[in-house]
Amino acid sequence: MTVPNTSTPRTDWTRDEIAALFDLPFADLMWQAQGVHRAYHDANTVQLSTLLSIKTGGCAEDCGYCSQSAHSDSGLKAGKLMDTEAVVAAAREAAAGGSDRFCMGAAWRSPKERDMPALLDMVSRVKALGLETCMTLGMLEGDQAERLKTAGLDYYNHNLDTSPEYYGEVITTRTYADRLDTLEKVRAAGMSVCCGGIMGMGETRTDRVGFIHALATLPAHPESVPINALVPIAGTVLGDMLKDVPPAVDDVEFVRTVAVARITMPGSIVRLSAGRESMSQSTQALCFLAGANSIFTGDRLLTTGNAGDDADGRLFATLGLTPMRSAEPERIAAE
Ligand code: SAM
Ligand code: DTB
Ligand code: SF4
Repeated sequence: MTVPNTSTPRTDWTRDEIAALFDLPFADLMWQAQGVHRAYHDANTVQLSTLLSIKTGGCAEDCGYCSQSAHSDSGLKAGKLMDTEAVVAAAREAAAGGSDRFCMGAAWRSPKERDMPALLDMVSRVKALGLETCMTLGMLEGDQAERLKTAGLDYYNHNLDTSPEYYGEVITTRTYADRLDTLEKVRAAGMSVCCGGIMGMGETRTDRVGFIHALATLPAHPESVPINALVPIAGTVLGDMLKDVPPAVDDVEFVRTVAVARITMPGSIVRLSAGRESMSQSTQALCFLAGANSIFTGDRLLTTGNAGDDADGRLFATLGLTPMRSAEPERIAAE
């Protein structure tokens, strides 16, 4: 039985404090992370989300990791916004497979007004299936956040990706401040925030400290914090730059990042996101021990592969993990 913890998580972390956590001996860091994890969450349940790319490729932004950027040479063709019926069918399948959150991603700088009616319709129809709804559509402008919220959107995913200092090495077409502005709009509209980043883009430990600091000092912690390991994709700036060099972030450093996210944002759901397909069971197990408690299910992310239900079934059985019910964090907090 999880002991309820009602203390308000700190949002005044300093970079020195975060760096000191990263510097702890591994066993001490893991011990602390497990303690925090067990005070706020059931340590044996994992939240299940499913992703669908509802509009793929041809994106105007130049994110150096992304196959969907029109600036990349990934060979991905630009598609149109999916038909609502097909989106709802995929959501129904995700629900039948045991997922409880459906995340719809679009390769846009920001949604166009002409697409809003279809997006709002998708949100309300997916919500009607009993799923939590999430979208990631780029920057939100004007009253788009309020309209999505009114249609039933529970979460909006918008990542800071890395530290403010390293950000300009990865993306030049929109700023860190632009991203913070969208996060503010999502909050103001009353939606839950899903915000995290990518490890292994050539950033330093100091950048990982700066990245966690940026998240953990937001006015309120994101409810979901996706920690992605870079999936190197041929034709993208980072995929090509890093293909012949040893991994920029080793497994232990990745696990450390998850643990520091857990300690600094104790009430958040930390998602072990992209990169699981090439991660060993043991590294994933360490991530769960470090406080990760969410994954993407199924065999596709947006444009790349994911571990898949068979592998995840074996992983959960081996580790004695069970799916989290969506109301779990609130239920624990209220007990
Ligand atoms: N276009 C929207 C946006 O960027 O806000 C939504 C989709 S975008 C693909 C969502 C996030 O996926 C990115 O912010 C990034 O953190 C992550 N991502 C994209 N490509 C990735 C890759 N190759 N490896 C790991 N994470 C990736
Ligand atoms: C997030 O942080 N990771 C997800 C989700 N938010 C939208 C996306 C991962 C994409 C991995 C690369 C691909 O499949 O294109
Ligand atoms: Fe576009 Fe999002 Fe890919 Fe950046 S991460 S290029 S905004 S789809």
